[in-house]
Amino acid sequence: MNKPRIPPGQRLVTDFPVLDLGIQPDIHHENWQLRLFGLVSQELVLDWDHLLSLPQVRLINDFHCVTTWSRLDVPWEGVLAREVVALAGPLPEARHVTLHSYDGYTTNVSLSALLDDDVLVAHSVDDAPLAIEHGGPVRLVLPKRYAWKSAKWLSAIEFHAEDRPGYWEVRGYHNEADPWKEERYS
Ligand SMILES: Nc1nc2c(c(=O)[nH]1)N[C@H]1C(S)=C(S)[C@@H](COP(=O)(O)O)O[C@H]1N2
Ligand SMILES: [Mo]
Repeated sequence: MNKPRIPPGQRLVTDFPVLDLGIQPDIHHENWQLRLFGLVSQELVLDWDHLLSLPQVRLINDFHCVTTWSRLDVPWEGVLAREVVALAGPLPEARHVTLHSYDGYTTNVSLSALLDDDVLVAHSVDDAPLAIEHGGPVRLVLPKRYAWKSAKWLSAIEFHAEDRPGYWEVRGYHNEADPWKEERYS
């Protein structure tokens, strides 16, 4: 049986709504850096040229926001999160990550979810560089979770042993955020 395309309680949109805390950081590819730190064998700071030197992929997937809009077939480009993570080499104790953003936002996910084969450190969408309102120059895209886990203006990935709820997770959003299970609020 084919799975429906729209998860329960969601509606299709054809535009691309913008949702964030209303703080647009002054970050461009010239001053963007991604720091990998915490329980890793090699802490490191990656810049724009380094990101572009890694294998580039284009992935098409669906984007589901907990406020009930879904956009289907969004074409993203970037580097697989697992490629970026491999550069730092998480220690065996590292089970969870915090994604940090330049606007002060954070969100948490298990390391295994971050290493899924559809998770991107993205710099382009719709065949154009990511606009600042959509998290440019670089954001995370985690298609199997509600969109609040897809951190815009990504600044750091922190690895730790225990789970640490992020901005919305401490405010009552569900820790797992699987749209197919309607894990909206906890
Ligand atoms: N840094 C940061 N990332 C963020 C947010 C935010 O406020 N700050 N909002 C999240 C929420 S709630 C959603 S729905 C998506 C929206 O992404 P979009 O604005 O590109 O549609 O970004 C997520 N990533
Ligand atoms: Mo959201």
